[in-house]
Amino acid sequence: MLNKVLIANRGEIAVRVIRACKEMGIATVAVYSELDREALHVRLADEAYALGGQSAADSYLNTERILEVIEQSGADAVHPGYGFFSENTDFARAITDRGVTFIGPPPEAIEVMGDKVSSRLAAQSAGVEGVPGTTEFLTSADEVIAFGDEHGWPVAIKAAYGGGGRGMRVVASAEDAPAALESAQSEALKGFGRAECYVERYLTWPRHVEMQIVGDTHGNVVWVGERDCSAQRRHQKLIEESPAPDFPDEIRQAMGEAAVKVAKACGYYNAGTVEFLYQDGAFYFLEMNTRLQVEHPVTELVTGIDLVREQILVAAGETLSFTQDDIERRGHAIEVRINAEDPAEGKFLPSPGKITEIIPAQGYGTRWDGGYESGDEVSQYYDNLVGKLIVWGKTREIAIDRMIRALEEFRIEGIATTIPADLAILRHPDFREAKHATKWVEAHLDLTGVTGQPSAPATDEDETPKVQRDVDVEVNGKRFAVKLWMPDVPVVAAAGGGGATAPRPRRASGSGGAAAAGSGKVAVPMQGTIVKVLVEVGQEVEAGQAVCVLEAMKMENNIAADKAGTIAEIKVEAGQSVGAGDIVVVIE
Ligand code: MV4
Repeated sequence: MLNKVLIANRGEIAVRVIRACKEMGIATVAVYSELDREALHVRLADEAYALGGQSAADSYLNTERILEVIEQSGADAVHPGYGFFSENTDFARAITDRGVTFIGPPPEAIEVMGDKVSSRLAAQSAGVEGVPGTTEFLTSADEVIAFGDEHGWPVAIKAAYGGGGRGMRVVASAEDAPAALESAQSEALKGFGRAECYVERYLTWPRHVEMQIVGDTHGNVVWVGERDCSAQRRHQKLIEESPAPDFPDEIRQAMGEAAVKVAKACGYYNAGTVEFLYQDGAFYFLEMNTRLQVEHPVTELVTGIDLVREQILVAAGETLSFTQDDIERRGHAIEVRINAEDPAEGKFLPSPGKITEIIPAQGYGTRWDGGYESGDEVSQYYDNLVGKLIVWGKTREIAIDRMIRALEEFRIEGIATTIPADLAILRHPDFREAKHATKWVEAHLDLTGVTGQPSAPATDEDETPKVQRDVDVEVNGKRFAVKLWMPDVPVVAAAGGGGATAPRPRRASGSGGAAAAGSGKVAVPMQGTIVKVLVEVGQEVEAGQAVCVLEAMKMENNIAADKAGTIAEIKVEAGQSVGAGDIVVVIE
C-alpha cells in the first residue's frame, strides 16, 4: 500500500484527495504557492511545503521544486488532481523514474488520447466511431463540398490538433466552404501551431454524454456510468447529472461497452472518461479524458463507488475491488459548479476576492466538495472554482427540486458566484423536460437581469446584540402589533406628544449585552421645529428620558437622551428650526 501521497494541486480537488487519503490511513503532503499559504488544502494536509511563486507556472507547475518536495517529504506517490500535471507525461515519467508512483494512467495512454487524430484512430481501431467524416486532412474547399453534398449539410470543419471548440467552423452550404476552411486553418495555426483540418457531419442539437470508466494494472476495465454535461457555456460545464435524462438502457450499455473498448485500446488503467456526442439515439466518440474529472462525484453518488479511493488502490497495484456486474446505479445525482464569476447578463466575468462568509447548503442528499472556507481568498491567478454542490434524489425531479432548495439555502458573501445562473437553468422548463443540448445555455437561456453580485459585506450592525421592540403599525388602515428585532441602541425619537418619556426598549431574555451607551450628543432624526426644551443645564437625566420635543410631519416627537448623565449643553430653544442630524443637547 502507499504510505504518503503528495497532492500536486490546490483547491477543492486537493481537499478531495486529502480526505480520501485520510480515510485510507495514508499520510498527506500539500504544496502551496505564496498566495495559498493558509489555504484549506494546506490546513487539512499532514505536512505542507512552500513552492514559492504566485502564478500557476511559478508554483503548481514548477516541476523542479515539486520533485524536490517529493524528496524532502519522502512521499511515495503523487496525485495530480485535474489540470496542472494530470496529463503531463514528462512529469509522470520524471516521478516514476525516481521510483515514485503516479496516481494516474500510463503515460502512453495520455499520449495516444492527447490529440484528435490519434485518439480518433485508436477509437476507430477498437470499433468505436466518431461523427461520420473524413480521416484525411483537407487540402481544398472542394473536398468539403463533396463531403457535404454526399452526407448532407451542414458540416463541421475541425482542427486536427485543436480542442475546446477552437478551430471549429460550421458550414451551412457549399458557397460558405472556401471561407470557412481558410478561417478554420488560420485559427488552428494560430492556436495550436498546426493548420491541419478535417471535415465531418455537423450535429445540430447534440447532447454531451460522457462515460466514466476505471481500470486496474491487471487488465480489468469497467464502465461505471454516464454523465450528461450538456448544460455548459463556452465549453465550461455548469451542471452535470447522472443518469443522462431520456437515455435508454440499451444505449447506456452500448456506450459503456464502447468506452471500455476505447480504454482497452490504449492500455488504460486508473479513472478515465470517454466523451461522446449523443443525438437521435446514436452516440459518437469525441475524445478521452485521461484524468479524474471535476464532475466525478455525480457518478459516486449514484453508484456508491469512491473513485479517488479506487485510483489510489489501482496505483498501489491492487485489482479493482468490484466487477462490472457488481456495479449498481440508483437514483439521480446532479452537480452544480460554483465559480467565483458574475453571470450578469450572460457575461460570466471573473469575481476573485475574499469570501467573507460561506455557509454551504446541508441536508438530506446534499454534498459539498469545496476548496475554501470563510475568510479565504479566491485568487485571480487560478481556476475560480470555489467548489461543487452535488445532490442525490430518488428521481430526477426530486434531485432538481433538492438542488434548487440547496442553492437557495447556500450562503456565500464577498464574491459574485454562478449560483444565480445555475438557478436560472434548473428552474427553466427546457432543463426539467431535458430539451436542452450543448448549445442551449448560449442560444436559449436568458440571463438578462440575473446578477451574481455579492450582497453587501456584513456590517458591524450585524454584531450588535438584537432586542425585541413591540411596535404598533397601520397597514391600509388596519392595525397590527409587530415585533421588531433590532440592534440594541437607545431610542432617540419616539412618536407621540404629551411629554411622556420614551419607553425603554424591552430586553429579550437571554439576548445578552447591555444597551450600547450613546455618545451623549443627542441629535434629531429629522427636520422640524423644537416645540419645547424639557431639561436644563446641570440636570441629571436617564438614558431614554425625553430632553426636548420636536414637531415634525405634523406630530410631536420626543427626543430622548442617548445615555445617562448630566446635561452639559443645550444647543436649541423653543421655536427653532432644526435639520436632520442637528445636535440639540450634549450629555456628559
Ligand atoms: C461537434 C458538434 C456538432 N457536430 N461536432 C465542440 C468542442 C469539441 N470538443 C467538440 N465540439 C462539438 N463538436 C460535430 N460534428 C458540437 C460540438 C459542440 C460541443 C460539444 C461538446 C460539448 C459542448 C459543445 C458545445 C458546442 C458545440
